[in-house]
Order: sequence, then structure tokens, then C-alpha cells
Amino acid sequence: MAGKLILVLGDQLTLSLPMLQNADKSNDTIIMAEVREEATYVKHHKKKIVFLFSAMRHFAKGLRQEGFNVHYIEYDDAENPGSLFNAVKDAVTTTDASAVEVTQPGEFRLDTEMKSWEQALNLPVIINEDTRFMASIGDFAAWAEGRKQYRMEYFYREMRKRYDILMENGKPIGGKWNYDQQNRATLPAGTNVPKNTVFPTNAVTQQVIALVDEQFHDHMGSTDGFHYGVTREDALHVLDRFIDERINNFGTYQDAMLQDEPWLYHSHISLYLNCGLLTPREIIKSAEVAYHSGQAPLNSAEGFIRQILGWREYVRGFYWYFMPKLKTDNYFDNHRPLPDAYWTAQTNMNCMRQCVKETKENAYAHHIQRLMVLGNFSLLAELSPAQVQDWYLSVYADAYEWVELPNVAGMILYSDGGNLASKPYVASGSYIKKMSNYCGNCGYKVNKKVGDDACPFNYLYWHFIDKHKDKLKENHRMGMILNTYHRMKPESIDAMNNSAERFLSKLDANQEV
Ligand code: FAD
Ligand code: DLZ
Ligand code: SF4
Repeated sequence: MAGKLILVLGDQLTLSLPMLQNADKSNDTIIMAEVREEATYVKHHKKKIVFLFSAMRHFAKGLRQEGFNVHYIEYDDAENPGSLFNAVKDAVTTTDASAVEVTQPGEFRLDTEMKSWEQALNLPVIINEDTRFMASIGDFAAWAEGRKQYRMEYFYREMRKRYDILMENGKPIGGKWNYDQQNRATLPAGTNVPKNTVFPTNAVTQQVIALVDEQFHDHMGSTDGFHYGVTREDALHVLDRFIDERINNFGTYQDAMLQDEPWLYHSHISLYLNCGLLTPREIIKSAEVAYHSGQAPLNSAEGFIRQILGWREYVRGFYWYFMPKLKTDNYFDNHRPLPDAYWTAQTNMNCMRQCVKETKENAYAHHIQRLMVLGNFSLLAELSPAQVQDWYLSVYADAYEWVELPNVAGMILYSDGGNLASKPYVASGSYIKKMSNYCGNCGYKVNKKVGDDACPFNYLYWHFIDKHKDKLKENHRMGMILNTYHRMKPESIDAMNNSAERFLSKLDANQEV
């Protein structure tokens, strides 16, 4: 009797998947494929492709060592079929498979496609639930059903109780669910931040680098200086170093930004976690143990656990609950094309220059850079949600649509009209000044409100409030800002709008700002 063909996707690199646990090693075939369709549906950053292809190759080697029969298709194989479907179709024929088994993919586009495979292949196609997440898609839907608001904080509390994490006698340890009040400190320049983990490249990764340089030369970034881990052992090492050297300061400094310091006290694990090399459960356990052993204060351990048990699980459930509408919503009706600076980093706005430059160099930026600089600008400059989404999906090594889209559409652009965020995350230059040392090196003056040398965030902010005041007045959390706005003199508002219109017309003329 012919065995099954089991497809493992590039972001499913874990032996814990039930389809691998239950595989019949003597009869079934595992298929993994590097294909043009997945590598180019957006132009992924070169380092993201190097990371994923090298991690896939290492994982396949590990599977073979475990005794699995693996059919691996490399990108430059002469017979590369170009898409996952074609790869599966060809392999069904060569292996004479009796069925195809997959784990549900993380993106709606592929999920929809896979649901048509059974008919196209004329063979059973078993689509398993992705058990790596701690809340299933159904769990989120059950929580969301009938609610008027879908706030992460309440979802997170349920998860804390359900998994008994940082709990004591049914109550949150320390008496509070959330310690973010303590998590807004700035970092003085010159702080001795621990060095980030740098892995040497081995022969497999070097081969992939040569491939990416040849095949993806027009994608963002460079393969130079590639330093990410590519195996589970590497990923565990990064996690260990975070627990030993960074987690104690994670909470306190999680919102801080420093010139030329991309890594700070963040964990740098998202790329490993999202492709399966780490599991959320083991990461949360490590942070909880660090708290109980005195290695991490409560504000850090709780803040870190909330990102994974709260935000990460929440955005994944949110994605599936609101797709496909989430992708096309455009609440503020914004259509401006993405300025070139998002690719080149050529701008006089130092905060934007820093964040794009670091993204380009590392395929990484930390949360506040993504949210309060790049995201804030995207909304205030009225950029097209579709173009912003594609940018975020392509440039970060940890980006897959299930996690990118809720953050972009819901958190930064408010293009979903407020299902995710309780208000638009917009801020003037004073927020960036408070949380970073970027403004000291900027061509613009953060304390000026209008004029060619004023910080663009200042007038764009009031331009946004003025333009959308009718929509915003529905939101009680905007009340204070709208009160301030209504107290402003009409000539001040006109001056802000004039500066904003001048700035936006420069963007439209593709001039450097
Ligand atoms: P840490 O700061 O150390 O946080 C620990 C972990 O918490 C992260 O590794 C991540 O797994 C999780 N986490 C934290 N915040 C979020 C969040 N908002 N949503 C989901 N998980 C979260 N994260 C991605 O993994 N992929 C993305 O494509 C992605 N796109 C984003 C786009 C925007 C506009 C914003 C504002 C945030 C985005 N995030 C995304 C969330 C967050 O910025 C990254 O997870 C984080 O910067 C990764 O770095 P780290 O591992 O050092 O995280
Ligand atoms: C992101 C990505 C890239 C760049 N390339 C591949 C690939 O060649 N083969 C593959 O199986 N997966 C790849 N991936 C990850 C997929 O895009 C991901 O599995 C889906 O988007 C679902 O999350
Ligand atoms: Fe950014 Fe404005 Fe500060 Fe310049 S002055 S770094 S544009 S916030």
C-alpha cells in the first residue's frame, strides 16, 4: 500500500507537528520545496530568504537523520516546479501516494488554495490544525463571538487563567494583570547593551547566500553580514542568552529607541518562533522560570509573556476571524503610494532613516520602531494600506501574513475601523523625542510645529486630527485630543494644514523629505 505524501512548509520546521509525529517512516514521504511562488508573492528581504531556505535545508537534514524519507526540492534544481501545488502534484505521481497530508498554512491565500487541492489531485488531502498555537482559531472565534470590542487585554487574561501562567490562587501574581506603567523608561545614550548573538555561516548557508544573490538580486537588503541562526539549537541558544542577559531589562526598556542600537533588550526570537524552530510554550516557560528564580522582575516577565501569550496568539485568532475583509479595509480611505524612502532610507527625518536603515540591514526592527516611527508615519502620511502591508510582509524576517496583517491593518493603520486598536496609534514628534535620541541628529526641529524645518510628525498629526475629526469623535478615547483641537485657534490649524499639504505634495512629487 502506497504511503502518504506529507508537505512541510517553510514556516513549519518542527518535529512536534502531529503529521510528523504520526508519520509512518517506512512508507510515507516528506516533501519540502523552495519555490518561486512562495519566494516572490512579495519580494521578501534577501536575509529573510537566506534564513528560511537555510533553516529548511537544515531541518530536512535533521528529518533524514531521524529516519524520515525526505524529498527536498532546492530552488535551483533544474526540474523545480515553481509552486507548492506543482511540487506536490509531481511527487504524488512519483511516489504513487495514497493521500496528501499538510498542516494548515499561516496565510489565507495558501489556505484557500490548498482547499482546492483534493479536487485538483483527485486524492484525499488532509489539512491538520496547526497545534503550535496555544489558542486555536476556534478558541478565538468562541471568545470573539458576540463581543462589541475585541481587546487583547481581556483575551490575554483568559489565556493566563487557562494555562495557569503567573497566577497565584486564581489571581495574577503581584495583584495586577499588566505592569506596563513601569515599562516606559528611556535609555541613556552610551548604555552598555549586551551584544546580540551572531552565528558564523556554515557551508549550507553559504550556498543559499550565493543562490539568493543570484536569483533575488532585486529584493530589498543584502546578504552581507547574515548572522542569524538556522537550526533549533541556534534558536535555543538565542533564547537562553535572552533569559541570561536581557530579560531583566526587557520590560523597563521595551519602548525605548537608541540611534545605531537595533537590538536593545528585545529577545530577537520572532523569526525562529514563527518558522517553528521554537515553540511559544517553551519560551513562556523559560520566562516564567526566570521570574520565579529571581532572574527577571515581574514587570519584565509579565511584559514579555504578554507579547507571546497575549499579543501573538490574539493577532493570529484575529487574522482568521476577520479575513479576508481585513486585507482590503480602508477606513480612512488612504491611497498615497509608499515613498521611496521606505526602500532607500534616504530622508532627512532621522527617525525614519534609522528605522529603515536598520530594517534594510537586518530584516529586523523592534516593536516601537515598527509601531511609533514607521507605522505612525504610514498613517499620518496617508499611505495606501495595501502598499504598507506588502512592505511589512516583505522586509521583516519574521513576517507572515497572519501576524503582519493584524499589526499593520489593525494596529498601525486603523484601516479595520477599530476592531483591533481602541484608537489610532498616532503621535506627534514629542513621543519620538521622549522615547529615543533620534531627534538630536535630525534635519528637522522637533519643537517646531509649522514651517519647512518643523518636525513633520507635528503638523501631520494635527492635519490627521482635523481631517478625520468627524470619524474620531465617535471614539471616546479621542475625547481629550479633540478637546485640545477644538481649543486651537483656526489660524494655527490652517498653518498646520498648510505645512502638511506642502509636505504631502513633496511626497506626491517623489521629492526627498
Ligand atoms: P520582543 O520585543 O522580544 O517580543 C517577544 C515576542 O513577542 C516576539 O518575538 C513576538 O513573537 C511576540 N510579539 C510581540 N509583539 C507582538 C505583536 N504585536 N504581534 C505578534 N507578536 C508579538 N511580529 C512578527 O512576528 N511578525 C511580523 O510580521 C510583525 N509585524 C509587525 C508589524 C507592525 C506594524 C508592528 C507594530 C508589529 C509587528 N510585529 C510582528 C510585532 C513585533 O514588532 C515583533 O514581533 C517584534 O518586534 C519581534 O522582535 P523580538 O523577537 O525581538 O520581539
Ligand atoms: C516565506 C517563504 C519563502 C520565502 N519561501 C518558501 C518556500 O520556498 N517554500 C515554502 O514551503 N515556504 C516558503 N515560505 C513560507 C511560506 O510562504 C509560508 O508557509 C506560507 O506563507 C504560510 O504561512
Ligand atoms: Fe523624527 Fe521629528 Fe525627531 Fe526628526 S525631529 S527624528 S522627524 S521625530
